[in-house]
Amino acid sequence: MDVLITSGRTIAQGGELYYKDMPRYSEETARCFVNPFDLLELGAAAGDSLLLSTATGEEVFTATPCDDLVSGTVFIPCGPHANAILHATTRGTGAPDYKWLKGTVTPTRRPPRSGWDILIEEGGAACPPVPALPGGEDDEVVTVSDVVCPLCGCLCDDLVVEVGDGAVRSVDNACSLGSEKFLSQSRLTHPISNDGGTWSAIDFQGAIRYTAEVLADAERPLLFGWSGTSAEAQCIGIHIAEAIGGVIDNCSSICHGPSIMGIQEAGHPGCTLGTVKNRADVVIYWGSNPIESHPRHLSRYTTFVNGKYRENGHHDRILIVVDIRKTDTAKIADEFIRIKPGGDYAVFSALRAILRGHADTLPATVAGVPRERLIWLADLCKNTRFGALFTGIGLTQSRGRYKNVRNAIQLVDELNRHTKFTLTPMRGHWNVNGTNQTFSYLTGYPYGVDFSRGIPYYNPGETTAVDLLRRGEADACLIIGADPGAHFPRRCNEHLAKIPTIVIDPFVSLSTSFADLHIPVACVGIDCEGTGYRMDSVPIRMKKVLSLGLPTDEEVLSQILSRVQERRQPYGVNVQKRVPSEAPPVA
Ligand SMILES: Nc1nc2c(c(=O)[nH]1)N[C@H]1C(S)=C(S)[C@@H](COP(=O)(O)OP(=O)(O)OC[C@H]3O[C@@H](n4cnc5c(=O)[nH]c(N)nc54)[C@H](O)[C@@H]3O)O[C@H]1N2
Ligand SMILES: Nc1nc2c(c(=O)[nH]1)N[C@H]1C(S)=C(S)[C@@H](COP(=O)(O)OP(=O)(O)OC[C@H]3O[C@@H](n4cnc5c(=O)[nH]c(N)nc54)[C@H](O)[C@@H]3O)O[C@H]1N2
Ligand code: SF4
Ligand SMILES: [Mo]
Repeated sequence: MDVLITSGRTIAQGGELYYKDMPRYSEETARCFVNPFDLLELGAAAGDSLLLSTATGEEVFTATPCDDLVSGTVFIPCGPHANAILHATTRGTGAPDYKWLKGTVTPTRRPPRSGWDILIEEGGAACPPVPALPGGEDDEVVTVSDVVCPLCGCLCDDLVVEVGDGAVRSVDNACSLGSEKFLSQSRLTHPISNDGGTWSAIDFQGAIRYTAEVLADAERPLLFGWSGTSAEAQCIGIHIAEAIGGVIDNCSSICHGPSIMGIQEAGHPGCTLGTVKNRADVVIYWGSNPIESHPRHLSRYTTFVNGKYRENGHHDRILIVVDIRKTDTAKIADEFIRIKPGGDYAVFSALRAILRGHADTLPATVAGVPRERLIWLADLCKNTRFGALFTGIGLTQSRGRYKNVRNAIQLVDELNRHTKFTLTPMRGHWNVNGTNQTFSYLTGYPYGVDFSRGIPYYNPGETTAVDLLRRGEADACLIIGADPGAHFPRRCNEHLAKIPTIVIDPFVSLSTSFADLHIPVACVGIDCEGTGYRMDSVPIRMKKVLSLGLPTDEEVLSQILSRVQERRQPYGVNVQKRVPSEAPPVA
């Protein structure tokens, strides 16, 4: 059967993000959600194996019936299974077609593989042994309040964490995603190096020396990740990139980078989440499914919370969801508008036309949405007191990409001629917004910054991580606060497996599979402090709730920076040595 394959978040996949060494993570990322009638037509039932094939490859998934999807579309969680069949073309944006992939689905008797098996096939190593954490000296239990959650861009700052015997015992107020990160024990306690498939322990000084040598000696080093670490660590990373004439990129290039490109073209009509809480009477989630991706967003900031001028919480607000699936967020919305995949640009244009008084020029339906529904939506937005539009990666990773976001901003601009309306991208990781802040104020560019010319140069689609790896251009890679092993397309991972790769991460990740060296560190927000930027750009200081005696990202990076500077001093910035990158691909 021919299908459109779209991938994204589920609450279960998110709850397993910090258990990637365990089979339960792979079980969740190997799901394939299918319309029950399609499943019937395939002659398969829940739990059966389905083979998904694309031009890139094939992978086995577990059939999971799901009414949310229209016939002919399947949904798979983001993770190693999805990325095994995904191509690495980014159409000049840095982000592959995570939401838009044509393929076929057929029943099979083969069981799904684990994520680690996929990575071994791509050239990686097996999962290293995960040691028991050291534990504390006494069993006194301490309760820490007002703890900030280091998981998603909501940065909830009302958690209550109980700590005892050197580990987190319980977490109150957090959603399941946040709690699972605090409770995870899938951590490393000393650096490990990979000698031909066997892992051996090395000391921190040796690990730092090796990392500095690899980075300083590389022709085209790539430093990728950063959204899982503090703003302070990000700044040191940028200095390393400058010292070695490398490329530094962060997770936004595969995520909301296209939102930033839209903002660069059209501006950002933003506001804080506090303003939304106090004032918004119309809240729209467009291509975003916060019930599974930002579980407390509605209850803390937008819908179910009372505000200064919205004293009756959700009774004073209208919630609208625009998506290609009837998501869990859509199910609790006052109105759900189902749109055809990739139809967003046309719908934004139609709404703008209606607001300008040209409703009569529209066809009967636009991207599957009846004209009357669009006229109703335009009227609702025009007559609201304060509207808040939240945009997800359903816009940035589908056809149209940054132009979708640009058109959404222009719609908001149009609405601001009638009322007050704002737009906020639903930033993913707790500090991915911080990467754009620190990169912008130190280099002038938000992500994908190339120092090979001795000055910062930025061109999404050329200087972004997926593109550099797809072209086989990077000859060494530092991964910190990200997991390309789980989240980059197959072709990028196959290249990572060939080049010296160093991972700095408190937890075992699938990228560990490609690492020559994995340096464990303290986790920001759990065992060390640091600054994070919430999705509305409010900086928040992350708390430390326990001590495991591990060095922080900042400490490890500072030492790498000093060593790199010593090593490269005689040569200065080796500008002439560098190979200029290929011309940007034409989209
Ligand atoms: N559980 C969990 N939560 C997470 C994460 C996680 O891995 N797991 N990761 C975090 C990160 S990095 C991010 S960026 C955020 C992302 O959070 P979201 O933006 O909510 O992410 P997705 O679920 O990938 O995609 C959102 C929606 O886009 C819809 N969509 C697909 N194609 C189209 C289209 O053409 N048009 C429209 N309008 N919609 C479309 C999908 O059906 C999906 O419901 O989540 C963060 N939170
Ligand atoms: N098929 C498909 N693929 C996708 C997507 C999709 O929708 N579909 N979405 C894409 C998107 S939007 C994104 S953002 C990426 C996901 O982006 P990734 O960055 O790959 O997401 P995570 O797996 O959450 O990785 C975060 C890493 O940071 C580490 N970390 C946590 N705390 C700290 C810390 O204090 N210090 C350090 N050094 N590390 C820390 C964690 O252990 C983890 O390994 O996936 C992309 N891939
Ligand atoms: S909504 Fe996000 S920040 Fe808040 S507790 Fe859940 S994962 Fe943490
Ligand atoms: Mo993301």
